[in-house]
Amino acid sequence: MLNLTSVVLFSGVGVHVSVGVRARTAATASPAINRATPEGKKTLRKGNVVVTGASSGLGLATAKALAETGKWNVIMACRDFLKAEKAAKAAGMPKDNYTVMHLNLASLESVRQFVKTFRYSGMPLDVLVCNAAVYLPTASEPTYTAEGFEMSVGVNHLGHFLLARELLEDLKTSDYPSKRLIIVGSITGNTNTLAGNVPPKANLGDLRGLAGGLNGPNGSTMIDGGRFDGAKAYKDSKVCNMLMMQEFHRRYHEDTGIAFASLYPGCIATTGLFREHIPLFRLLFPPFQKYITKGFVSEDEAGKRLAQVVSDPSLTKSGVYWSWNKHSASFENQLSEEASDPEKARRVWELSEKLVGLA
Ligand code: LMG
Ligand code: NDP
Ligand code: PMR
Repeated sequence: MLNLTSVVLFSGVGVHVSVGVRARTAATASPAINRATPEGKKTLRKGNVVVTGASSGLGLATAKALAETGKWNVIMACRDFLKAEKAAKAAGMPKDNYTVMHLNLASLESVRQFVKTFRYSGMPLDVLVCNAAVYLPTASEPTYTAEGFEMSVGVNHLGHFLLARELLEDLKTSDYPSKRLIIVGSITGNTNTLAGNVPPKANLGDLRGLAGGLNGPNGSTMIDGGRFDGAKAYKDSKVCNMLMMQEFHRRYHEDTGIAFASLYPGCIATTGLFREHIPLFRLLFPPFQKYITKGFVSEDEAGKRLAQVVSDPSLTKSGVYWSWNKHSASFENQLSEEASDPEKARRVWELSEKLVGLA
């Protein structure tokens, strides 16, 4: 392993962090499948997987599960560089198997900078996991990303949309045999489930708020043009995530062979996602999910599930929303009517392209 390059990363909020990005000669110089062993056996080089929001919760557990196999170099794309580095160490991740890079999804400039930094490292990209998210259920007023989009949809959907569109080019050029682009979804955005019927329900309406840029006093901050509601904005953002996975599939799967997938990993009731919720909720939510809905999964188990979607040879089907049954076996789940509407997917794609400067 060589320390070839040292680059300066610029954070979206103006903090400058200097880090060494370890360029992996093995990853850049050799083909994905190598036939050069003495026995003439085929060997596969280490895969490079970018995981956004890998500094806690599901992202960290997934990064750990992948790093521990020794088959992956996990690029932990995080807004808080030091937190990610500490979390990786505390989780005992082998340090040759991960690289931390700065990414703040609340700034499109930071997304573009991340793409540049990643390319500069010389690593091929084999799998992208769009995992990071914010959930702001108690906010009475909206907050905004650097470009002025309501925060939940801005980070969870628009930031990831630009990232995925840019990195699709890198995925295309990788020679890895099983390339994947995964966008984490959720049950709560799917109104064909009980959990998806707990108010406020996801609903993108006619997309008039998205068309208006989700920004503020005269326009609406909500995709459907309604009044700001943090819990609804999160669920709407998850619908966008699931719609975009399918739209990627329709537009690019056949030509590129990349597998596009989404998933509901189970209710990981202990993660940082609920940090903004009231203390009583944070106290009661885990036992409620464990003993009443029985939908609870540990961070470890959820991380193994997402790691399967990244690397399991049996989960290569594209356009699928994966879920797991009570025996922890994966299955192709059904999305709600709205979350599987191809016309809505196309319109969300086109409006989002305009907002992130791709069209
Ligand atoms: C909102 O409140 C918050 O206002 C918002 O800020 C945000 O947090 C949002 O979704 C997130 O939630 C939702 C609130 C109102 O729900 C509650 O949290 C109230 C809890 C009351 C407890 C009820 C009794 C449960 C007993 C458990 C006791 C243990 C305590 C655990 C508490 C932890 C809390 C999680 O929601 C309501 O209005 C209440 C009614 C919700 C019922 C929804 C179910 C409707 C089902 C409709 C059927 C649809 C059929 C679909 C088909 C499905 C097929 C499978
Ligand atoms: P966590 O809050 O633990 O993790 C979210 C991650 O996203 C953190 O690493 C956080 O960084 C990062 N993040 C937040 N904002 C930004 C930003 N602006 N730029 C870059 N990174 C950011 O929550 P979970 O692990 O629970 O959530 C992970 C995914 O799982 C989400 O997509 C969520 O929707 C999904 N999910 C979660 C479920 C659950 O029950 N918990 C159920 C279904 C789906 P930092 O550490 O700096 O805060
Ligand atoms: Mg929900 C029946 C099963 C079930 C499941 C699997 C979840 C998952 N929830 C279920 C049921 C219920 N929840 C019921 C019956 C209620 C009313 C008491 C309920 C309430 C509830 C609240 C208030 N649930 C919540 C909240 C949240 O704030 C969480 C949320 O909506 O975040 C957007 C949440 C969740 N429930 C889940 C899951 C997975 C979440 C959170 C994470 C997410 O969707 O990403």
